[in-house]
Amino acid sequence: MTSTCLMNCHFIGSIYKASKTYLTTCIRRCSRLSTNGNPSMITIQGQTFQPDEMTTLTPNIIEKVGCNLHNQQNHPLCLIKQCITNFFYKQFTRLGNPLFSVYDNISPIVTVSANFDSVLTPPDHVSRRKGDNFYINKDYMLRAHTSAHQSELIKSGLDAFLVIGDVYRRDHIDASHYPVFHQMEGVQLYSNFQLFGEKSNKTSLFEDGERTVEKQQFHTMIAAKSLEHQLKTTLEGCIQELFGSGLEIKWVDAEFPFTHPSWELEIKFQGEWLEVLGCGIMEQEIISSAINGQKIGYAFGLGLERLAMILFDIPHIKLFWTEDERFLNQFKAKDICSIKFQPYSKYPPLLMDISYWCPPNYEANDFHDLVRNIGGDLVEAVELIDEFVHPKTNVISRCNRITYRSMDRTLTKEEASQIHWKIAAAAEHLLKVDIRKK
Ligand code: FA5
Ligand code: MG
Repeated sequence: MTSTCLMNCHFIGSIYKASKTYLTTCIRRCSRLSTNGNPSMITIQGQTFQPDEMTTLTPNIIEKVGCNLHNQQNHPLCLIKQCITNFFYKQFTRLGNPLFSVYDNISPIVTVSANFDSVLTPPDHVSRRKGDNFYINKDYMLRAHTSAHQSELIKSGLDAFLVIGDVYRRDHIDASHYPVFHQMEGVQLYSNFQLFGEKSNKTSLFEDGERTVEKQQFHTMIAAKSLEHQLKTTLEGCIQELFGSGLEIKWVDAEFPFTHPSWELEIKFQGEWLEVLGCGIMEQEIISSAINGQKIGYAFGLGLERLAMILFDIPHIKLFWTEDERFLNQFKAKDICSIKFQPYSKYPPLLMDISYWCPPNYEANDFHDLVRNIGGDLVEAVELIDEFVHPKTNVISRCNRITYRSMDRTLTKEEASQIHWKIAAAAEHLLKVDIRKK
């Protein structure tokens, strides 16, 4: 076991101990969470797991499992889900019926193998890092993307489907990143005839060629380019359906273990480029290990919060979790395209800094989790504003600026200071940082 593992294990253990009251409150509030009378076990939605050295799950994250915001009527995530699925229903039909099957209720508890191996993620790939994922234990995790379901659904015989669900990542904290967010996965497979129609007797999908930046070794250039065109025009059509044509967008080359070539789409929002989706031509190995037929396909994963933020003018991602009627009531209009969120909180943010020396193997996402556990949604952002290495001891010093703000009420300086003080104390105790200044 590495010392990082030890540190995380200790961290999680302590978080569980330290937040016993918090956990009990959660259990009362949320029947789906319980420790099953045995605090060393984790029970999520009726399933019980033995934590181990890979566990990174925290109580405030377990509390979110089963909330299914994307299935709550009139929630902005549900509205955007409906808009996009309607677009696919309209766009693709077979004999008058929608071509795409839609799944919006698949459990986010998946095997580590489904999340990574089934989509060809190598054992040493960065996306598997303990610091970036919510592992339940070494075999199970909360899915980090809806791509975790691609392979099983293709194996079940589907060749066009959408999967909408909550996904979980230990990420940094700001207006467009949240540890629980929602994705829509899309997969469409094509036979030669489905891609080329009448011309298919003169074309071929496969060849024994070379892998280049433009295509996989198994695909003919014409098949790869046609599929790329089909994928990009479909997604651009979807974006146009949502936002009209006045939006600035750009395609950026990307890399995913499960697609090649791959791209991301960015949209200009509040003066900045915001990445809203990843996509690409599916690695042939995923398709051929799932079905016998001669098909190729594309896949994409949309970030629903970011699309909803652009569509409805929602300034911060944490607002999706508020239960404040002043937020939720704004999404009850009939014509959803006309909805523009009117901010109801004009309260100024409170900024507080914390500087500390890091222990060896310090993980920034441990600090982010800790801040969220203690500050909850009163924390709007955590920025790294300074970092340096001590010239003699080689110890790293970091200074984080934490932005506190409530969307629902005035947050006093005393209240924010108390949270800030608790964060400093917990960081010292649990993460073994040496506080320099708070
Ligand atoms: C993926 O998750 C891939 N599985 C997408 C994919 C599917 C690619 C199929 C190819 C084929 P990525 O990590 O880039 O890729 O996330 C996809 C989208 O989710 C991003 O474009 C962004 O819109 C959203 N997203 C990612 N991280 C966060 C976060 N922390 N908070 C909110 N939204 C996020
Ligand atoms: Mg990305």
